[in-house]
Amino acid sequence: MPDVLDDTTPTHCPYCALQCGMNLRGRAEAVEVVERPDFPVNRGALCGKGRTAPALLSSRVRLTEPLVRRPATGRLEPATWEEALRTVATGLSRTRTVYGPDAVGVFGGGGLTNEKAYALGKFARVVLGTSQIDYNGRFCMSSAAAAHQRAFGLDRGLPFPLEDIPRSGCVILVGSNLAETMPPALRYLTELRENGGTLIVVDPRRTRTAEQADLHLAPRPGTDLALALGLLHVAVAEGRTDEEFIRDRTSGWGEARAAAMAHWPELVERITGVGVPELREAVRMFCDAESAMVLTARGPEQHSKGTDTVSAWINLCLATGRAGRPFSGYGCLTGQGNGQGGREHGQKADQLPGYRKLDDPAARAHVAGVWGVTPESLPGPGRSAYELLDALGGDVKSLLLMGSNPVVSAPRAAHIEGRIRSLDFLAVADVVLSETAALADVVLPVTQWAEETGTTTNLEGRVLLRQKAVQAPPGVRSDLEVLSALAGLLGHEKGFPADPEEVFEELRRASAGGPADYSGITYRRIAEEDGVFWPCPEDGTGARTHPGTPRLFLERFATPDGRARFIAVGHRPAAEEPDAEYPVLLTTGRVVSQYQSGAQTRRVDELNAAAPGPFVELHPLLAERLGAVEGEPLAVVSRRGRAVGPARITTGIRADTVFMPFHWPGEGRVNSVTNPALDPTSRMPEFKVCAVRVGRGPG
Ligand SMILES: Nc1nc2c(c(=O)[nH]1)N[C@H]1C(S)=C(S)[C@@H](COP(=O)(O)OP(=O)(O)OC[C@H]3O[C@@H](n4cnc5c(=O)[nH]c(N)nc54)[C@H](O)[C@@H]3O)O[C@H]1N2
Ligand SMILES: Nc1nc2c(c(=O)[nH]1)N[C@H]1C(S)=C(S)[C@@H](COP(=O)(O)OP(=O)(O)OC[C@H]3O[C@@H](n4cnc5c(=O)[nH]c(N)nc54)[C@H](O)[C@@H]3O)O[C@H]1N2
Ligand code: SF4
Ligand SMILES: [Mo]
Repeated sequence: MPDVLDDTTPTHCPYCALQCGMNLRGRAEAVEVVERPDFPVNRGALCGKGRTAPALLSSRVRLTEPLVRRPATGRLEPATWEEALRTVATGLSRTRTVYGPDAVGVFGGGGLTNEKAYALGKFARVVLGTSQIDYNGRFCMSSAAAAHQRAFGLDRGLPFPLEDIPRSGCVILVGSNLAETMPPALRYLTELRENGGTLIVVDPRRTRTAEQADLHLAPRPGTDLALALGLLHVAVAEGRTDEEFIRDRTSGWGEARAAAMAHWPELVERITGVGVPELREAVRMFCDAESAMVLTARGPEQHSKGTDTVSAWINLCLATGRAGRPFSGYGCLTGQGNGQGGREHGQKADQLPGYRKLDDPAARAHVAGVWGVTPESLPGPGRSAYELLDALGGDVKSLLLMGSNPVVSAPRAAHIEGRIRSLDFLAVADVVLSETAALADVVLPVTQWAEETGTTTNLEGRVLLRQKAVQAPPGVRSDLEVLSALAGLLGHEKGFPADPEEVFEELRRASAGGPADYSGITYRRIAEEDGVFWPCPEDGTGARTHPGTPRLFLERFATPDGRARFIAVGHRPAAEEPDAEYPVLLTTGRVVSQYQSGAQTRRVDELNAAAPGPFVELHPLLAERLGAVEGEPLAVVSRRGRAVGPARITTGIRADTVFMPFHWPGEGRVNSVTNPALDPTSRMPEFKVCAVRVGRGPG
């Protein structure tokens, strides 16, 4: 039974990367969310998910005791913590003994706090000694992260705070449905327009966000790369480039320019379906403004060419001098609650804390020193998320999963579900019995956001403190307690504290001197300062006086020579293009009232009532061709599988494309259909485009 510790506790929402501030008040089963108007990011506003988040704290469907699968019945049945933890330790160590450390996999999540992500990465490398760790953030921002790295030498979602958006002259928002995915942030776009700035939205659908735009470009899914190159072509042809900026602050323009000049507007119109006059209008709006931004989200990023696509949008910013200057620049809107911090502290296959690289000898030596191990004992980089899931039951025999529900959210999900079922041993820590937890040998019930303290890093790079506000039910433990106990059972009594602040203090030291330097940040500072932006190094004397860095790159970029790098990229088609058998394009995404795999939000009555199930959005012209009727079932079928949902007919989508949200399991699971083709650099799957045929009825 949750029991409030204090009258009102300031904390943050458990869901998306906006990390809205809120106050929690009340006691027992009546924990109530109260506005926190003084917190700058959302200024008191919340979406329905944040407002109803306490419902899951006292819900009957949350897990309150460990479950162990009994050989006699084959069923998950209640067990003591002692038995459950012992079973996990035995399961993982047996695999390690028989097959070696790399046969044990670990899968994390971008919703985990910095402390959990850090402890999970350390647990994998130090206790299990495995290289086989990755996380769901690979499915989220990895393409933008890779493009950030290669252009700017640093990856932080937004290089400026959200409050800079209304002060810009023009924003191009590419494949973000902010009005549904971060509703309180829509206000920044409204203010931009009230201040005389212009908004361009690029989305194959006329979303609630696109409805706010001065100009809506609706490209064919999978063609943003050509679109961005076409805009750059027009900017060059019309003399809108900033030669001084290119000369003083960038490198590589010659090759990037040549690549863009191969994408003349008429060709781009043919590829994208966006007309030449609209291309010219977009360039005019972007270049006439004194300052301008490009912000991308999953629409252009979740493709087998997501990294190159983001690079093309960055090239447009650099060529027109719209980067490294006030109220200008490229930014990526990250996704999960700790989508940013979750990729900085070591749960990614190739990473060590502080956004260090696992294959960098100096980074290995530094982190090994903090961990009290030898650099040689640290494993090398492992596989990316999809490749790791695809290897389950192959050379990876056991898996520890924390903070993801891949049975619903992974591409080609029926295949991945089969891989998970073929594991020798699966342990899942979760707050509810997700579709993936239901397949586990052991399920560990963990505390929720309001029952534990920890830090998250929001889409602006602002490190925030989520404070414990209520007591957890007696049968649950925190993820940190779980990792601490498992480490102890596996022979590491020291080095895995369960206290979050203790973990954070170690994380600070591990991150010191790295790209994402948190060493000057303390829990106290965060609470007093509405969050602290990294990098925030400790100064030479060990003092914590560095103000943090809300705005990056104003003087120099984070590359060795301080210059931003153009990357020469050319358009290429999607991994799967429509043909006679699969003539329609499928794209996927979100609705406002459900979150991700729906494991949490499908268990909140109010949200479920608002968004009870999947649907197939399609244009009246396509509906007529198929004989589809509003509300009647349509089957969407690809080479990988099928998903069924009622037709939702709207003129707000291209006639060659259907859209399905991905929040549901079972026959409405759109990930049964999606294509796991991976981006060669980021290893991002192609969630946002594949070829399908659409038919009436469930068959
Ligand atoms: N309600 C809600 N909010 C969320 C989440 C949630 O599950 N539910 N999840 C959070 C997370 S983890 C994330 S990553 C963010 C995601 O936030 P968004 O990126 O805003 O969400 P999506 O709906 O996946 O995709 C955005 C838009 O991309 C468009 N799109 C599809 N294909 C293409 C294409 O080829 N090109 C372009 N330009 N656009 C395309 C879709 O039509 C859609 O409107 O949301 C966060 N917030
Ligand atoms: N078709 C399609 N598929 C997609 C996408 C898309 O746009 N289209 N988007 C992709 C993206 S961007 C993302 S981010 C992924 C997300 O997909 P998932 O990785 O499945 O994300 P969630 O549904 O948030 O799963 C989190 C799980 O962890 C549990 N959980 C929450 N907090 C904690 C915690 O603190 N500790 C522990 N141990 N468990 C916790 C939740 O109950 C839930 O079961 O989906 C990807 N899949
Ligand atoms: S916008 Fe995101 S952080 Fe804010 S209340 Fe909604 S889900 Fe929570
Ligand atoms: Mo995401």
